[in-house]
Amino acid sequence: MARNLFKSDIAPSDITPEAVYADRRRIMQAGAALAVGSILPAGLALAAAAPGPSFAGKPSAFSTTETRNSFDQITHYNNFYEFGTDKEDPAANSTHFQTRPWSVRVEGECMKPQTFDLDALLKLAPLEERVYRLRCVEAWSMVIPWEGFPLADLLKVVQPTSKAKFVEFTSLADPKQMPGVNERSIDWPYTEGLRIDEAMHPLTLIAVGLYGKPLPNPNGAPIRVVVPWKYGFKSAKSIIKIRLLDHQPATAWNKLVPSEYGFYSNVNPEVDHPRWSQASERRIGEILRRKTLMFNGYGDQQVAGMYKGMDLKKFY
Ligand SMILES: Nc1nc2c(c(=O)[nH]1)N[C@H]1C(S)=C(S)[C@@H](COP(=O)(O)O)O[C@H]1N2
Ligand SMILES: [Mo]
Repeated sequence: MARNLFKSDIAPSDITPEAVYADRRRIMQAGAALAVGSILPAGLALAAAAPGPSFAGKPSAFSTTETRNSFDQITHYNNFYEFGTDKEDPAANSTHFQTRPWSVRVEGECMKPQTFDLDALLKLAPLEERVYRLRCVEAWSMVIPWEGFPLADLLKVVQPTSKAKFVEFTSLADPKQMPGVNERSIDWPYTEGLRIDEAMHPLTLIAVGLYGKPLPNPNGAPIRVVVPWKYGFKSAKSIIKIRLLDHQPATAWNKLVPSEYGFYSNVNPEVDHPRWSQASERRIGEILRRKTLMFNGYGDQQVAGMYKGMDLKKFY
């Protein structure tokens, strides 16, 4: 039963068409901008309206200009098996999830292992807004405006040693708060990993928010990883530990079904999943399928070069 948890996306859209949301949002934003702009400089008006830490990061050159999925879509169509295996389960079951206090332990092959509390992490680097495509291994995708900073900025603080060749991420697994952890779907806790060059790559993000707000619970509050050229399952949610290692770590999906989920899991339209094609995908909110892009379209941003000479059919 556990072996067939991931399914390909075949059903046509069951979700409100994005166009409706997008248009409504655009009109509302235009209205708000006009109203504010006529009285105060935008910065002043925003500061007055939003006390506490701001999660609206600086726009990034790494962002796609494609139409964003709506906040509603991004927070109600999720894979977060700790809260259940249906797409609506994370939103329904995570409303009381406690994400404060929270800390992340960073240890292993580094000179300065330490535990960061959330506030320290939020001050570590200026937030950027990165609008990334997210391609799930189930052959659907979304466009999500993350707020975060490069994982490299965090790793540099602990000073990896020359023995640090891989990084392992561990998600929280709290059976009291996370009903899915009481089911034997995955060998909890959820763990994932990257090679050190992938982890240090400027596209690899620590996300702490989206759409200018703190990270919603269904998306991995309060802190998760985002690796945009890999299938979504590489991007571990609600992380509590990061370990620098001299060896390749075991990963949750690879342990469960090694023939279907490898360590690398780069988005690759030429390497099919054993049970379905990866050549195309359905953007949530759209009817027609899109062609899937090699490395999810991030290949020329110094991503393809990391795999030069590697057989990507073997290292899937
Ligand atoms: N801890 C944990 N992280 C996880 C998952 C999970 O079940 N548990 N699901 C993964 C999968 S399969 C995908 S596609 C993305 C989905 O992220 P999103 O819900 O924010 O779009 O999260 C990934 N990270
Ligand atoms: Mo996924």
